[in-house]
Amino acid sequence: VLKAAIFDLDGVLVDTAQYHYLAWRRVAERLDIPFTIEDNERLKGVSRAQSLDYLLLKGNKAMPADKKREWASRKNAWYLEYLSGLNESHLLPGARLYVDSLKKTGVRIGLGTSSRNAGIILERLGIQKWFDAAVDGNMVAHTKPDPEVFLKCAHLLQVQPEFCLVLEDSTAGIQAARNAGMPCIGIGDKQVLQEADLVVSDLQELLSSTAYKEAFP
Ligand code: G16
Ligand code: MG
Repeated sequence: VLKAAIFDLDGVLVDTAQYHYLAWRRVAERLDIPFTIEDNERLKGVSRAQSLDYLLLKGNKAMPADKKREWASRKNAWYLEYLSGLNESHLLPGARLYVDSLKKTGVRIGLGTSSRNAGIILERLGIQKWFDAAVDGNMVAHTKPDPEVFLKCAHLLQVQPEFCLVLEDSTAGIQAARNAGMPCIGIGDKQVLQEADLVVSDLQELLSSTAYKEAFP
């Protein structure tokens, strides 16, 4: 039985993954590093610092720590620019309805995101009150695929990992759920998110999925 659902933020509840993508693409362009959609998939769910490390490795560029901090904060400034127009219309299809339906059946709601900007996003959308527990990138030492963010959330929710369902749009996040011993639903492309127990294109589709109802009655 399902006792808790732990949601990733960017790309699952809120349409912000596109803004991360645009900001990283700008970084890659300025650093003259080729940046593909596959590269972008590798950055999803991964911390800002590690994402930059990935890009630099791909571009075969060495960079001292202070320069790295500069580029990471430049990326974040661009990201925050994109976020400035964020409002309720950026909630992804089915997000509110699915969370409401879980709450009605007594399932506890958690947030497990790598983002250090989660506070701003939740506030902007007025959805802080959705969560019984929230863990973000400011509260963990290890980024996804490390299970820390999900295990910490489960601990706060006081629910055993095997009774927590994770909802994720990234490969790193699905691996993190696996590493935490939690079942996981992928939100996005079936080809990309193969390691999930079930993949749907969004939470709207999940609400009417018979496979979901059978797996998590
Ligand atoms: C998100 C995004 C990642 C981003 C990371 C850190 O994770 O998917 O692309 O690099 O957070 O975000 P920030 O730079 O805002 O701290 P999640 O776990 O919410 O998908
Ligand atoms: Mg995500």
